[in-house]
Amino acid sequence: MKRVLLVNPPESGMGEHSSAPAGLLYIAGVLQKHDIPVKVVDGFLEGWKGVEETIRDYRPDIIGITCHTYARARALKIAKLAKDILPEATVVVGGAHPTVMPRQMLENYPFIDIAAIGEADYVLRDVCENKSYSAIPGIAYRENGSVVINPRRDVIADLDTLPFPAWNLLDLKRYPPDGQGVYRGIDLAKEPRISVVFSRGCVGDCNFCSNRLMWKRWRHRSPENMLGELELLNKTFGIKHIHFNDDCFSVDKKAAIGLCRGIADRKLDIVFDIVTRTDCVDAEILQALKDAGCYSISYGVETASPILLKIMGKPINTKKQEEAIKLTNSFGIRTLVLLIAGCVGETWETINETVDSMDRAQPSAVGIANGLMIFPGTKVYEIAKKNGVIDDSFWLTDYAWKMYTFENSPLWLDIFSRALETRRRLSRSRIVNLIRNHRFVSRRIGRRIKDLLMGFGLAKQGTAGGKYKVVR
Ligand code: B12
Ligand code: SF4
Repeated sequence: MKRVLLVNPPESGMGEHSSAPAGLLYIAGVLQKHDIPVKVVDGFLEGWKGVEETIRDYRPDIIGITCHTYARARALKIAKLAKDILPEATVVVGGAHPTVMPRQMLENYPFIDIAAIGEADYVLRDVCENKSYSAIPGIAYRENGSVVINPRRDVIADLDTLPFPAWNLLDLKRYPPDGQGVYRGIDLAKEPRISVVFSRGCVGDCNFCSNRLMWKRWRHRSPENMLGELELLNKTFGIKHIHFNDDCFSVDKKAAIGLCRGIADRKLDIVFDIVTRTDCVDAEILQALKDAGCYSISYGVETASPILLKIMGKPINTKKQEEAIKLTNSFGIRTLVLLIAGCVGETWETINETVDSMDRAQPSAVGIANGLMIFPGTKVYEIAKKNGVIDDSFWLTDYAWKMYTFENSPLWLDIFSRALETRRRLSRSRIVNLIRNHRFVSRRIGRRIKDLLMGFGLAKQGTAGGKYKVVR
């Protein structure tokens, strides 16, 4: 029987914040159900040394590695290491990056055997069952020196058919809490926070996001099925702090309320936070969330400029956004509003619109992405390519991502993000903005010089830039 090792690369989270790798645990759940021996090593917990030692000790036949675009250099390093240690093993990468760039990966990295495309819970089971590669949907591989890309798998329409993620394979208590305060007697700063998935996909199609490429369409599990997993996490593994990894938790109002009522009815000793869109909440859902123990909702607002929302492909009404935030606050649920400083078409005026909107809505906290990241496969990527800002060869470098700086320079993006952070309106005069923010600007220039040196290989690349900075 083939043995599988699944690897989450080290440094794939944001410093101290990472969750147990749900995607890998789903895959492991499927393998366990088919009695295929499987182990998961999370580089976030074990570091580079731990990952290498596990490869050497476990000596798997198949090594599966998660590879998102920003973490691809780390995934490639592990793929190469695995092939060097075990030349006979099959090395498989999956996740957002191979989903979009399978050909480039296979053409350039001989140590990768298979790139899994999209929702890939069953791919490794098929490989372990020795199916011919040509008969496995949703993979790309090499045949006689050329890359073959098979048709995609159908989406998993009924998510209840999936086994639960293999939570037994990781020590869940080692994951960081990533929270603040005590809620319903649960210390959010102490209890490990574990991420679960109620739905896959999103109803939106924002032009900077790769959601549709991965998940195609929004689907949810039945409340009963989700409750079974929550009960397992709570009662068997002692987990009390839950994060729903869904991109848009509450699209189906009935299902969301059903799940919340189930949590309350079963008296699960958990508290949780969710991510959703402002057009997917109302008083009834918020009441149910509150009753079930939801302490925070993150809203991907991005901008409060109606023109930019239209450009970004997010046709949400700004007034509705503000109402949803205020309504959430009124239920005593914290609101974390995620903003992007530097959307396509951003100007000092659109930043001021967002500053004004945040002043009216008064979220508990804002998380600001300092610049719009360009990810392959998105519409923003096509715009950037057309303008000569980027081309496919960028993804062969070690840079984690590229910012959309076609319209606004990195320095200007810094000033935009500073304005959102401090909720201070910008002046129409650039000089005035520079003078007002001179200390901040000089610090940022220092960082930009480091970025430049990095470009010449004279400084080490960090994960700086683009990360959400949360301001309470
Ligand atoms: C949780 C999460 C995080 C967490 C933790 C990640 C972790 N280490 O676990 C945190 C908060 C740290 C994070 C940070 C970021 N994230 Co994030 N994150 C997510 C999120 C919301 C959920 C991941 C998840 O659990 N999904 C559910 C599971 C079931 O899906 P999955 O992991 O993708 O796995 C499936 C497939 O991908 C595939 N698969 C995955 N791995 C493998 C391996 C093998 C061998 C195979 C066969 C298949 C396979 O099969 C799985 C089952 O179908 C996703 C969005 C999403 N809904 O997926 C974004 C997402 C992965 N993140 C994204 C981004 C952009 C970021 C940030 C850059 C955001 C930012 N503005 O800062 C940062 C980067 C952090 C850094 N390193 O510096 C993008 C990646 C886009 C891309 N092209 O790579 C995503 C896709 C969101 C999006 N739609 O844009 N993130
Ligand atoms: S709402 Fe969020 S997850 Fe959905 S498409 Fe837009 S950015 Fe992506």
